[in-house]
Amino acid sequence: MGFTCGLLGSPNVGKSTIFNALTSAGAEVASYPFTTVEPNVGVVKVPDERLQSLARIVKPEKVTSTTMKFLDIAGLVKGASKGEGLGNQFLGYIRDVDAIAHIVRCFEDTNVAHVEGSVDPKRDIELVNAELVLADLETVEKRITKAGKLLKSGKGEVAKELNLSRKLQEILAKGLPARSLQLEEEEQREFLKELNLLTAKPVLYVANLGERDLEESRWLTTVQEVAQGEGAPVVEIYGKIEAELSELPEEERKEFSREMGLDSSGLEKLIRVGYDLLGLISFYTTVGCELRAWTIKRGTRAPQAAGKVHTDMERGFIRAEAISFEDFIAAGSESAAREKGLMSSEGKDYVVRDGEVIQFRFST
Ligand SMILES: Nc1nc2c(ncn2[C@@H]2O[C@H](COP(=O)(O)OP(=O)(O)OP(=O)(O)O)[C@@H](O)[C@H]2O)c(=O)[nH]1
Ligand SMILES: [Mg+2]
Repeated sequence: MGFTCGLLGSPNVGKSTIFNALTSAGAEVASYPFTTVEPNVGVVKVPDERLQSLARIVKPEKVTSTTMKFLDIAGLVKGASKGEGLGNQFLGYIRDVDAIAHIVRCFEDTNVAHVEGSVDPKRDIELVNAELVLADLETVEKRITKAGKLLKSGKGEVAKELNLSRKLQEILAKGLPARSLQLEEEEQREFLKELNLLTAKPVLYVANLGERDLEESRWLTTVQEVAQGEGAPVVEIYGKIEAELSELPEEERKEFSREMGLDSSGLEKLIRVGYDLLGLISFYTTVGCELRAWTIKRGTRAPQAAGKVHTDMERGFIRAEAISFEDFIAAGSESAAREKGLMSSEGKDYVVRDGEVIQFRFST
């Protein structure tokens, strides 16, 4: 699995439209708010040009891409924490995602109602972020109450937990996201991870641009400015156009995209930015007749990368034989790369690099 990504935002901004563009899953889309009640879940293959290039050389029987999961949930309105709209309970569905894609409406269309009465990305972003902060505040306060009780009864080591929860409460009460708290100790980072706060998750903004914005969108600049202030990346997606294109056969889709000047799909852009945001890289294996792509965190050492493929490979790890993607392509085959001395034999401290083709040697 590459990563899991939760799509959220105000109602009727095009979350399900973008979900469909990304996954071709055919989720319900309508011009009124609160169309989505139950979440939509879709798993897609990560488009990977390097994997395709390797496949042309290796000619394996089977090519397996890495995948990623998208979750599309209900729209979040002002006052959701107090039960407005559909409330905020549904946010629980995206508690476990690796990253949040905050979808922002930039398209103008009088046929599509806006819950706040007008298109205004900055206001929408602030409203949604305020609700995320409130949902987190609820989580943290529950934790404080629970830890307080345990402390009184003398059960468990909760003093540290309580301390950090109070710090988080202070930050959230100021309207700031939990990710703005710098944590020095590993133990604290672990606790924060366990809390699964929404505002602690990495976020990227998706500007949902309209048909007319193919030339220029004044709202895109607004989204970029807000995102820049938070140090978050922005992905531009033409939601409706791409959702329509995703229903076409591949060749036609490519042709239309080219005609419209869309050089890469929303999925490709979102994955590229998401990998970057989460510090993810890919490596490749050829085992038997299968060529396969894997996703790991940048900085992962060879035994742990092997563990992704099979736990036995990590346990019995002996060495990794690695060829860079470029060398593999230039040599034309694994054996040619080996003969030219382009394969390096690496030990357990080796940090895997992006794009490498790796053979793991292990004992069982
Ligand atoms: N013109 C135009 N309309 C769009 C675009 N993206 C979405 N829409 C329309 O906006 C309406 C809402 O789209 P949805 O995808 O259902 O929005 P949502 O955010 O999932 O809405 P809820 O689930 O109700 O919160 C639909 O009528 C879409 O066709 C776009 O880029 N341009
Ligand atoms: Mg929807």
